[in-house]
Amino acid sequence: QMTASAMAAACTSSTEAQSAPHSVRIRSSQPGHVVPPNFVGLSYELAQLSEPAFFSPQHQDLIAMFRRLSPSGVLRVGGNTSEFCWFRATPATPAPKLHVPPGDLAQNWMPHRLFAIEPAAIDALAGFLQATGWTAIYGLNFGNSTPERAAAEAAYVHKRLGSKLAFFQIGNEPDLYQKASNGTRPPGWGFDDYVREWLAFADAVSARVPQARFGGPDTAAASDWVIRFGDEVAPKLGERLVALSGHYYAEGPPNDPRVTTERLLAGDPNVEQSAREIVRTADAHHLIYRMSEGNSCYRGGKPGMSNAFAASLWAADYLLTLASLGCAGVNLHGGDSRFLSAGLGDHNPGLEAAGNKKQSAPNGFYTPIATEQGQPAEPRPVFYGMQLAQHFAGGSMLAVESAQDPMLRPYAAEKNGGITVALVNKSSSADREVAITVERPFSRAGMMRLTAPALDATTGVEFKRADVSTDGTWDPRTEVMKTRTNSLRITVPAASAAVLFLR
Ligand code: BDP
Repeated sequence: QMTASAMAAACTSSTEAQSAPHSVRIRSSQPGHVVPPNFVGLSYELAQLSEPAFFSPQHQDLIAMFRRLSPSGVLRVGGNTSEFCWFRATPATPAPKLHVPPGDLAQNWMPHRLFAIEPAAIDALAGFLQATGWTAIYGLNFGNSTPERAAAEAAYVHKRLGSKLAFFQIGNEPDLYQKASNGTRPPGWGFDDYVREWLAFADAVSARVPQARFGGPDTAAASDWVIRFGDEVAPKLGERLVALSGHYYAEGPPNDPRVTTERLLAGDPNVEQSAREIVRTADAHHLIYRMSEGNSCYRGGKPGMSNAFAASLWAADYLLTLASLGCAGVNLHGGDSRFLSAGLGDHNPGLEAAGNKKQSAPNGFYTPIATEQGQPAEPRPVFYGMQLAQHFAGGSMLAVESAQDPMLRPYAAEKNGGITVALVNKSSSADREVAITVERPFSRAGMMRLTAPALDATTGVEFKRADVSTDGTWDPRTEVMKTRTNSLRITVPAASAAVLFLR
């Protein structure tokens, strides 16, 4: 076994061989955006509620996973299946008319079957939210529904969820209604039609539930729809509108050869640009902006990437980027594979007969929490990246100055009187030595590291404490060296991340 000093010597010689350390200066006197305590969230298909036992106070292992991620997160239920769910208020309530698009259903990723949601599922959801400490965003059907149906469902949801209901959404990804042809709107239908119909739904809900709050437009990709929605709908709704929302999938579809881990980790400049624009609009109308659904790759994710350690690093970096830009929260999508678009073939005899089984099990590669039938809920790699970002919830992001390096991503926040720093090294091969300087002295540091055997590892991901100092003595085995009263050096190995807690 190596002694501490031998190990320190080994570390020193390996870092000495490198060029000058990457400098990160934390402007602790320049607090930026506040990261709300409920920043971290999850998104699930609304069809998950067709099985009332899923989000229920009895689902103890799932409750434990939610609590492990955040004591106060946001669960959003919606997605493609929300356009196919209907509220069966009583056994006599008739099903809505299901629009089936013309043409080849095999080219179409919508479920094309209805899912009934019983009142018992809403009752169970209320208990689940009580048990987790989370709130919910509830997505109402806008595709195969009517304002009257939406109002009846909203009234029951509001009555049962009470203060656990953050807000309603109406419809999923309306900007794709034409392109993904869910078959519910005529050709040529566009943004103006959308706003008119959306307002009719919102007004019908408000007539039944005057306290109802709304977010939207929950678009797939079009940030211009988000901005137009804010500008046009906020003045009409007044305080009834509380959030702008939109989705983000970094890549897709999974069978496109351009969808790679390298491209995922290289980052996407559009994220920053569109978040800035949306936050500006949200601020102008006193709304929050929430990225209400997304993940590494649409259509259920790509195996070897979405279910691997690469997705942990992507999630940590992506969530902290949005936090630093003033986004109020992020809901990464997942859930039981049978309800995700990749798995719906298994659930849909019509599509199966048409030879469109889409992807065989196991599906839902991007899910943060695995809940396959009969198995206990367990964290998947993306979960650990979200856990890292959760350490910034409740803090205020700080300005960070560092050399331009797209693969080494530094973040800092003022939190609980200390400074939390995250360094995400997305490089697959280059270790980084980082010199961190803060504008004020610190004497203690705690540290956590996010590691795994390899970028494509689907098991062995760890996010755990690797403490630096408890009493001002610095342990060289952690590869952290205090260099001055207000600075330290840390090695962040290739494909890993570290969080430091300085005080
Ligand atoms: C989004 C949908 C969601 C799907 C997801 C996917 O809103 O329902 O599960 O794509 O394709 O566009 O993975």
